[in-house]
Amino acid sequence: KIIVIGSNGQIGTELVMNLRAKYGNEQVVASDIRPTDNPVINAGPFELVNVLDKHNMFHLFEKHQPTQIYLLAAILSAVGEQKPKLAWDLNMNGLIHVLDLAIEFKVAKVFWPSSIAVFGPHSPRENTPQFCIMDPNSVYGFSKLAGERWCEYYYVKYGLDVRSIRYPGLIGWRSEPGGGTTDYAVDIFHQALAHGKYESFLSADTALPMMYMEDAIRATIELMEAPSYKLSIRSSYNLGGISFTPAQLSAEIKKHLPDFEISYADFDPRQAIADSWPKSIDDTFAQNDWGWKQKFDLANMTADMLENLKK
Ligand code: VAH
Repeated sequence: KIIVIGSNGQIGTELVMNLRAKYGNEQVVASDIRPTDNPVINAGPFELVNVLDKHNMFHLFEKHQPTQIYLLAAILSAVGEQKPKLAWDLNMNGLIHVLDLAIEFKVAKVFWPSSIAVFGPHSPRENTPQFCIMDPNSVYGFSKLAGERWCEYYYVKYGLDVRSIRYPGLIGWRSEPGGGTTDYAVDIFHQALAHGKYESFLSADTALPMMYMEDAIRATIELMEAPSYKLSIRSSYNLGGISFTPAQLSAEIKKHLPDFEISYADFDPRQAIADSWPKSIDDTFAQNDWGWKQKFDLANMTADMLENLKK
């Protein structure tokens, strides 16, 4: 059995769909802190879970005897700044509970998402390498950096096969993002179609690494299927994605919706978070270790998003 913890979130929803298509509905247990009416999630087994409740998690593992765990439950960057202690507690202790239970139940593989948020103001801003100075100044960012250290520690010390990706900002049409700084790049599509305009909370020239959800999910499954001996990184793999600014995304949308207008908010706390992150990422290690090859660029991502959201 595979258990996806945090199944109702932006990544979790798509992971559950793809893993069930691959392994069968009954083999993939979706789980989250509250139920959902999303038919994608309710197409197969669902369990309520609270990652901060170790007993609750123990019974989930005991009942389903998982061979793989995907832990997606987390508090993201923007909400993390509003609730710093909860973000640290949930992001850190949720991970440690899963790592401990994975050892206890001899889980074969664990996936845990990191983020480009692990980089900070003194990290190189362009083509940020796999190894460099990392001084993240968001609670979310340093909880992900510490989480990477825990993942590598459990691999080295206990041989736990835990694998991770530093996701860029993710853009998809099947699920909503929750509380991130990159969420503008999803919202803009909904607003463009519904109202023909969008007010961006990030400035026009804020370049960030982004990735289409199809690529992100495929990368996740390809990493999890790669032979263990090929993986030289047990903290978390850089993944490059597509770097663009709100202005560039707006121009691409206007190719499809000529009347679309973007405007920019005067101030938003998420700007400071975005300004501390890289503009672009180098993912040579993912390419060399497990043959990562990205498929979507800004043009075909925009076309695919609009086509699917119009339906
Ligand atoms: C966030 N979507 O904005 C997440 C992600 C790189 C960004 O970690 O917090």
